[in-house]
Amino acid sequence: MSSRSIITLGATFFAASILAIAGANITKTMHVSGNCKMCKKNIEKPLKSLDGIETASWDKDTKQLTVTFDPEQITEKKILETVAGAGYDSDSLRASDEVYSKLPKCCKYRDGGHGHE
Ligand SMILES: [Cu+2]
Repeated sequence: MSSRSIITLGATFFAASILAIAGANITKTMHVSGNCKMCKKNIEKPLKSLDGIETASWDKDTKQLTVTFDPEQITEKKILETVAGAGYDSDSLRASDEVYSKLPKCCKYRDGGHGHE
């Protein structure tokens, strides 16, 4: 192998490692209120359609939303805004009453769990 191709190879590895750092996804867990399987769908679906989100998973038992995303493409704030836009409260952002009122009865988490008839 010539010294030139060794340099080229070295430069390629260097560039690849920079790209790997720049494109690194991070995983964050946040508390999001909700009740049921339908909430899970309502919370995850709009997130998964966003650019920069690799995975989004909400657990109805722990109320924890775990999102893996590319911080170059999307911010945590935008994620929480999307969750609030779907009608769900997180620790730092509350959904508007208007959006919340449109949630199905089973998803009304604010009045102590399942909706009253
Ligand atoms: Cu629900």
